[in-house]
Amino acid sequence: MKEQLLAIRKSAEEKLVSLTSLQELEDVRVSVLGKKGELTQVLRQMGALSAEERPIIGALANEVREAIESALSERKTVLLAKAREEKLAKEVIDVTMAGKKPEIGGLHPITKVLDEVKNIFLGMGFSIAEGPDVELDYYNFEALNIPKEHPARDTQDTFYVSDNVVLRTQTSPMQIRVMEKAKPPIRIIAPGRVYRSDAVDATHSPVFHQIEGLVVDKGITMADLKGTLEQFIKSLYGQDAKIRLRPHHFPFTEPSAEVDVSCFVCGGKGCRVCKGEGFIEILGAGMVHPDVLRRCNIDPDEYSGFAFGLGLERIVMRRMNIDDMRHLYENDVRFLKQF
Ligand code: 2U9
Repeated sequence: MKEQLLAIRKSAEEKLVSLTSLQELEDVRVSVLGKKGELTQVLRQMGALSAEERPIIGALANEVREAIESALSERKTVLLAKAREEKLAKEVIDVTMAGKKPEIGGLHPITKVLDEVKNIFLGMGFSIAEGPDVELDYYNFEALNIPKEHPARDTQDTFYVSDNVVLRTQTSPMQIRVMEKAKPPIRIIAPGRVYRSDAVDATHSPVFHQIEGLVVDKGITMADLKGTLEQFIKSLYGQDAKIRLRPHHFPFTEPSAEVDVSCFVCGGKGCRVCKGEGFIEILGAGMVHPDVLRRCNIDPDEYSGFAFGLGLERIVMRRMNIDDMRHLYENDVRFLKQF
């Protein structure tokens, strides 16, 4: 039996030297020390030994077991270290390799100019009012002195969802909604998308952006209108910019005016950009019509107000020297990258 035990140890130690994986190591452990393992089989025969032999063989068996266990554990440590090294070598990252450069986006030119205009008016104490693109005919037309048969329905032809529901042609319905709810003083701008049934060309789009403003309080006059717009234009185009008001007609304001700004190319002398005029039309404005105020339960004998409106695309196109409005909607990155 002694020889058997020593042979088991020798064979186990030899196997341990040649094996290369943790799985093989486990196989060796089971085949030697497991329930049906070589050593266990030998120990089962101990009962047949004499009383003198038993303690001697028992001690040797323990010695052999301990020797094999410690050899297994040693070998396991070596194999684990080897496996770890191999894993690290396989997963190594070359930190010097060139990476993928992420494309950094930017704000759309319309958003940029819109933010600029918003900030100017916020700085003058205005709040921003935003509302639905799909509007009741009443808010878009009737409340603004444009009844069903009014000729302005032609120039502001829109998309009808139903007889009484339209895509708004201006952001003015928002101001009506504010006036119905809030008591003066009111100082708001209403920016947003508006819709008209226009054919697409270099200067027209069925969807575009407007910013309208409204101020209502006691004692508001045309002088407040002019002063506010002058301040706005100087903030947008520089302190040298001048404005000029020309009489005009809008159904919702009385009196009404078109507002020109001195040409930002020639400064007013006359050039190709302003077609020799020295001025360029930039917005429309006027004193809110008393009937419009009355419809919102604001007494025109107590309160007065001014309103103005501008088309954002035209400002963006002049500012960024863009000659065709369609570029602004096509989202061609080669175009957008320039701004
Ligand atoms: C209320 C009362 C009056 C808003 C105004 C204009 C003049 C104007 C155009 C400029 C070019 C629209 O973008 S555009 O096509 N707008 O000329 N808008 S006064 O007047 C209002 C608004 C709301 C309750």
